[in-house]
Amino acid sequence: ELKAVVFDLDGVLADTAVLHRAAWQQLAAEIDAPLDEATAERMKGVDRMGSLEILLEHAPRRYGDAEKAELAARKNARYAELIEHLDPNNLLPGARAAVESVRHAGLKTALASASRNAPRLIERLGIADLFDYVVDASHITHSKPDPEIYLAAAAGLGLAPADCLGVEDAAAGIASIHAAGMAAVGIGRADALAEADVLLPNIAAFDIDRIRTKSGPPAR
Ligand code: G16
Ligand code: MG
Repeated sequence: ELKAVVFDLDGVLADTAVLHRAAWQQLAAEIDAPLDEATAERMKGVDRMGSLEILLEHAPRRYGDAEKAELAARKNARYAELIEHLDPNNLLPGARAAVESVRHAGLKTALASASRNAPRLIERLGIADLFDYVVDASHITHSKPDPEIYLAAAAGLGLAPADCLGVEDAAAGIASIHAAGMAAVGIGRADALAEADVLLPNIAAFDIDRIRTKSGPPAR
């Protein structure tokens, strides 16, 4: 029985994916690492160091651990600066309504963002009060596609994963949801999200009543 919906943040509720991309793009240029569309897509939903490792696959030289830490910190300083300019207008259209509709339907809500900046982000976006539980990304050791973050969300809500539905914009996130034993709603394009159980073009198309009646309880 569906009892909760667990939302990803970047790319689902807020268009911060473009800000992550911009910050990575600047770093990529500084270290002469090419960052094409396919590589950028793979970095989505993956934690900071994991994203850096993907970027460095095409770097012209190898980096040691201390250097990697510096590169990641440099990217994050820029990203942190960018999100200070955000306000509730930077929520994607329909994002607040989607989360509220879940609450009105009597279900619980959680946020499962791999971002260590998520607490600050939801404060800037004015949505911190909409979630029964927010996974603290700093307590997660295995990045999406590992199930850890979605399992932590279900545990935080006090629910079985099978009673939860996950909503994601990245392939790594869909894989994480499925590995946790939840059904997955994909937000975005079919080519990137082929594994999703339900595919929607954007969060504005999210209709909890439709999902409940059409697909019933999570099939997995
Ligand atoms: C987000 C983004 C990823 C980013 C990650 C870590 O995950 O999609 O691109 O690398 O957070 O962010 P930070 O460097 O701020 O800790 P999600 O799960 O919200 O999509
Ligand atoms: Mg995402």
